[in-house]
Amino acid sequence: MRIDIISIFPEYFAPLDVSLIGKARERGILDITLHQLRDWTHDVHRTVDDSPYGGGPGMVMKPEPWGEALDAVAARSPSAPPRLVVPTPSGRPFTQELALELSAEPWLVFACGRYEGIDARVIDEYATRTRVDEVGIGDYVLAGGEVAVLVMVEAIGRLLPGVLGNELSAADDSFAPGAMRNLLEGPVYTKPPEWRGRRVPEILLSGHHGKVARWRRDEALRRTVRNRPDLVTRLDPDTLDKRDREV
Ligand code: 6GU
Repeated sequence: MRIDIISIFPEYFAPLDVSLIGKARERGILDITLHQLRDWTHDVHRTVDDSPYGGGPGMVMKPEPWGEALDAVAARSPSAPPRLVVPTPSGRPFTQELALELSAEPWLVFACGRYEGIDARVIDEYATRTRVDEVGIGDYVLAGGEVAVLVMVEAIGRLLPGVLGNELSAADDSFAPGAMRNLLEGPVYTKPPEWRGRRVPEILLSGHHGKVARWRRDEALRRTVRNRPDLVTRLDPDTLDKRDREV
C-alpha cells in the first residue's frame, strides 16, 4: 500500500520509522512519503493560513497550497487517483471497520489541517475526482490532524497482509468483525501461574479449549458491560447465545 501524508509538520511522523510500521516500510509492504505543505507556497513567508471569512477566531488554511500539493502528489501516478482522508474532529468516526476498508485501498493521501481547518472548497473540489472522507478519531479536539493520522496509519498498517507476526491476532482484536464485533477483549495472563498471591484463572491452565473459549467470551462480555455499556446495545442478537444473555 502506498500512503502520502501532507502536513506543515512532517517531523510529527518520526514514529512511523519505528516498530511494526517501521518494519512494514523496510519490507516494502508500506510505502509512506511525507510532504511539507509549505513547499507548495510561493511567498517569502511560505504562508498557508489566513483569517476566516465571516469573522471569528483562529485561522483557516488557504486553498491554493493544498490544491497544488494534492495535484502534485496525485500526479505521481497516471493510474486511478488516491483516496483522500482529511483528519478533522468534525469528520465521521474512525472505527475498526473503516480501518479495514481503508487497508484494502492501494493508495491513500492524508491531508493534515491545522488551525480551524482547511478551506472547504478543497474538499469539495477533490470529491469530484476521488473518494474523500473527513474522519475524526474521537470526541475531543487535538491541535492538528497529525496525531490522528499517526493513529489511523498504525491501525490501517497493522491490517495489511504480512505486517502482523500472527495473522490470526487481528481476528481476535476488540471490534474485529465476526465473533468479536462490538466486544472488548477480556484480560490476558502469562507465566508464572502465581504472582504476589494471585493465581491465573484455573480454566486457562486446564488445556480444555472449549471451556477456555467460553470463559474468554464471558470475560469479554463482562468487560464490555463495565467499560462500554453503549456497545452492548449494538451487539448482534443473532450472535448471542443463552450463556451470553446470562452474563
Ligand atoms: Cl482527526 N483532528 C483534530 N484536530 N482533532 C481531532 C481529530 C482530528 N479527531 C479527534 N479530534
